[in-house]
Amino acid sequence: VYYNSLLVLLFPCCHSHLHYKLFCCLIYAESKVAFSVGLTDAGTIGPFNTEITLKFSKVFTNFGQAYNTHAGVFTAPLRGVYYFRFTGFSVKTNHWFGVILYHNNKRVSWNTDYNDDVFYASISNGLPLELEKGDVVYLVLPSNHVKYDDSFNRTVFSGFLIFPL
Ligand SMILES: [Ca+2]
Repeated sequence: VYYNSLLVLLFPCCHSHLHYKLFCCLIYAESKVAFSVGLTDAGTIGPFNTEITLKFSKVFTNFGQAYNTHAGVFTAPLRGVYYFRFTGFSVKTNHWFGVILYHNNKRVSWNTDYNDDVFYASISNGLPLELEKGDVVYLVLPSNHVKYDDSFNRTVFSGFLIFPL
């Protein structure tokens, strides 16, 4: 009874029909999507002469298993608005560093800087994106750029579902 009341509270459409209830339960279960991952403990990655997809290997959270560490790709399990955030870090002076955020094959934002500081430099960005079910989002290291991470988790990528559509 408590569960039903909760369901009606969360989803007013749920009170009338069993199918609605099942549908809403499904949406509710699917909507638990949140991930946060760190790049590596191995130090500097790059520079390479082509773009590469960054495979974040350190998993902090991965509700819904939507982030695939082997491919380095987040896949939307349902249509909705998602929020993504990322940071980038460099210890390599006189080198470009940073990432490109991709939505499917489209570049969404280019986030780079030239490390002309004495030691460290960093970038960060975050934005909501409207995704269809099955759309992918990932971070790419541009050619001739570097990126750095270590056990302090200086380079992280995270995202979560704000609301389904
Ligand atoms: Ca700079």
